[in-house]
Amino acid sequence: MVQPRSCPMSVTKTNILSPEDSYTAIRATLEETLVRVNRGHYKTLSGQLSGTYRRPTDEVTSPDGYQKYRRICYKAFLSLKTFNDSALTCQADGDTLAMPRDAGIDAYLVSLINAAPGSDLFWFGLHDKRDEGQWEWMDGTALGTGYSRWAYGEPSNLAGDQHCAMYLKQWVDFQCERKFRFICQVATSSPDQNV
Ligand SMILES: [Ca+2]
Repeated sequence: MVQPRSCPMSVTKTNILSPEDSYTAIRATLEETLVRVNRGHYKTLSGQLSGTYRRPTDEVTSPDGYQKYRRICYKAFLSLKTFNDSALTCQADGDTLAMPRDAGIDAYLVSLINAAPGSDLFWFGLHDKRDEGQWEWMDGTALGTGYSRWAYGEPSNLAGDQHCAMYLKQWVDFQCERKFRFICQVATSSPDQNV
């Protein structure tokens, strides 16, 4: 059985520790371990250590807002980026733009969009940049006759220049260079196991 992993954590700039603080953090961790190992001597040990270290004031890591649905973590980013830059941002977090391959994921992503204040226009990981009309997910698999939720008349490829998919209530194709919010995904393990 695959053990579920939690959603990704990130280190924020304000939490980067100086060498001195790193040393302090490592020492604190070691000391906590020692305390656990020496439970019988806890009071003595903590008394000995109490004057010798301080805990770092900042948390070293913090959840960066991904939420898990089935085996994949998703996050709605509120910054405005082109389709490509959105995908790069997702890549930096370890994966790619969200791929709503079925109604369950699609509804989950809509719930993330609805929970976000402001604009509900969000890129997701579907495009026909390589071959007009041949829509494919970010991993190269074809949309084909699989699940989709295009708005009426979409994809329209208006002016021959709409090759990236976004949420606008339903799905529409739009100019990839325009800047919108976007949704990333980070897979935690095989989506086919223990769903
Ligand atoms: Ca369109």
